[in-house]
Amino acid sequence: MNNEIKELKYLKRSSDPASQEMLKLAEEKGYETIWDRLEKQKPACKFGATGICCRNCVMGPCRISPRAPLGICGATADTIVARNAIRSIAAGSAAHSDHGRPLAIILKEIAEGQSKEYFITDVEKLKSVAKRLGIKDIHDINELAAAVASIALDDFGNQDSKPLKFLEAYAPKKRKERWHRLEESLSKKTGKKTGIIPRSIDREVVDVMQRTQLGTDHDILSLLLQGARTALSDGWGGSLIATEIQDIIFGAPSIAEGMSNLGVIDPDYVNIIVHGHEPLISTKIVDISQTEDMQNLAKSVGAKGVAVLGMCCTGNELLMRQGVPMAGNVLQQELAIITGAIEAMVVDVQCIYPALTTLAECFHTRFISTSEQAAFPGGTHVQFDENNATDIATKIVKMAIEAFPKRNKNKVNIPKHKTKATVGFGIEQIQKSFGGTLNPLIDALKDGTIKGIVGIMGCNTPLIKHDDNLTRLSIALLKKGMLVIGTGCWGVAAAKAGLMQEEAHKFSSHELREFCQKWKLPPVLHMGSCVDCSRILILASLLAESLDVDISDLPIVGSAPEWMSEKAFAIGTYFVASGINMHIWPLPPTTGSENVTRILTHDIEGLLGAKFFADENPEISADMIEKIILEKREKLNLK
Ligand code: SF4
Ligand code: MSK
Repeated sequence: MNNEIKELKYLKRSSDPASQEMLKLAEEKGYETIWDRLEKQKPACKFGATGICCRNCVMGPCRISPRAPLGICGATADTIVARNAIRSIAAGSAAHSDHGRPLAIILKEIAEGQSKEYFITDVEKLKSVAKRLGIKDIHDINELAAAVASIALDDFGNQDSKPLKFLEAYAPKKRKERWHRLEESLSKKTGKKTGIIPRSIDREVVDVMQRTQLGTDHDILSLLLQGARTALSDGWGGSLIATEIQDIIFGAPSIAEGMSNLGVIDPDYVNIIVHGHEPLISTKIVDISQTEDMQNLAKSVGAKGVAVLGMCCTGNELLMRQGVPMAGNVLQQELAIITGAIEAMVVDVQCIYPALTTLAECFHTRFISTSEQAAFPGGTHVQFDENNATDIATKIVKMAIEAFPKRNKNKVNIPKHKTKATVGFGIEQIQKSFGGTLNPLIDALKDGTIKGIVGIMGCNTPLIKHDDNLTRLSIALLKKGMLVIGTGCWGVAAAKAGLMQEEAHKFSSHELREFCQKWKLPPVLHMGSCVDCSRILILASLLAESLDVDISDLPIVGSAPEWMSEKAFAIGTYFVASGINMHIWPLPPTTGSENVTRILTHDIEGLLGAKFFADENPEISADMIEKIILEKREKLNLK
């Protein structure tokens, strides 16, 4: 392959210059990346891509085709597609929610004085969560924490069939009324009891697994509504619990200046990347790495010190709360190792490529897993224990320091690119930025200064040019005067592209620019990691309550323009089920059923007030989003 064609290949794979540089190096040195493995997987199986392959029993697998329109048991393409879809949603919901569960347990332990490692750092947040949950007449902080933890834990396993308490406390009145009306009307119409309001988080996931095994639920609306109910148990339950309790334990995010992209890696330091999703171990690693002992130990092996850098959503958690530099988003995890300057890649759960262990063997990098739920053959496991977190974090930092002398200086190649970003926009910070209230935002929405709000969530996929849709869509929306907020790998993409800096106001409409500058907001607002999409729900809820409308009346749209994870499918579904129209690309594996596609992109709007829509091109997607927002504005009689 001549050099020009090679060059083109890197440019096509990523829009991020640091990643392009590392991809070129990977090619030259023969390091395999996710993009190479994608090529080897082509062409994609059309049965899998469209959702018409079933493996739910061992009479199969069954693949639907004109010659064989039914599975061996008689299941139709509709049933198979719907079952596969809601199993994905259940898996995504389970992942987010199981992030929330240990936090609720730790909050309980803190309240009972059993935790020596974690504390309540944000008492105001604890009080506000307790107030929302209707907890009254408790003044002792530990008792208050115990009461919040008890409600959270109850929401995971409650068997009384009553609505989730967190959902009851956080969802707006008119949305809850709509859900109740839907349950009543569908149950009356079909004669079959039908639910949309989640009962308990674990129960909804189990319900999906039960009804999708061979021979149970075969009605696609019934299946899809259970998928929506499970996603709601994530958005207003598991994810929201994770977000709120993390804020209580680690502090609600506030404005911070951070740096992002691979250029944050400093070759003079012992570099530890923390990757995955949970802040429990990574926060400890940050704390321990900064101690004099560890810094001196690093100096004793010839480094200037120890640096901890973030990756993916663990990185977002640390960036938002502690300003820890962010090395990159999900598609950059291999590229970070290829810099040759990473002593340890420390992971917890979710979005961690198993290929990392083999790649790490090409370097001196220690790959260290920490979660009892995540084992990586070829890596080293250091079991995290929340009651012994300091010792474990110390052990991990020492392992990284020990690896530093083994670094091969000839293999070190770090791109220069790094970008400043203003981050930290949880709900509390957004309110604080507006002087303690959301009224300026509401007024701006009313008078058209801001046309609408678009929540963009992350993920990258090698199926789409890295970061391209995320950044182009953000810019197209800024031009249209939309307030762009978001989470996850979008946050990293936007930070790297400079969209969280003053200069990026140049992309915004005149009115939006003036508004953001008046309130000292960056052009786009980073709201956290992927579980923090719950913050977008909370914002929507507060706006709906203030305007006395349903969420589906608001000029708010969601988008996942480079999604890949089952968690993103769950997020998109809880947005739609909460009344927020949802743009997605790539298409989910549901196109093998016209009926399922029709429900998701059309009929569901009549039931829940929102639907999915899809387009690959970010500028066309921005036009589609604008159209929806303008229709909402018109219905609300806004300018
Ligand atoms: Fe085939 Fe039915 Fe078994 Fe699925 S559940 S694999 S469609 S026989
Ligand atoms: S890390 S779920 S790729 S946002 Fe949360 Fe990024 Fe998506 Fe993973």
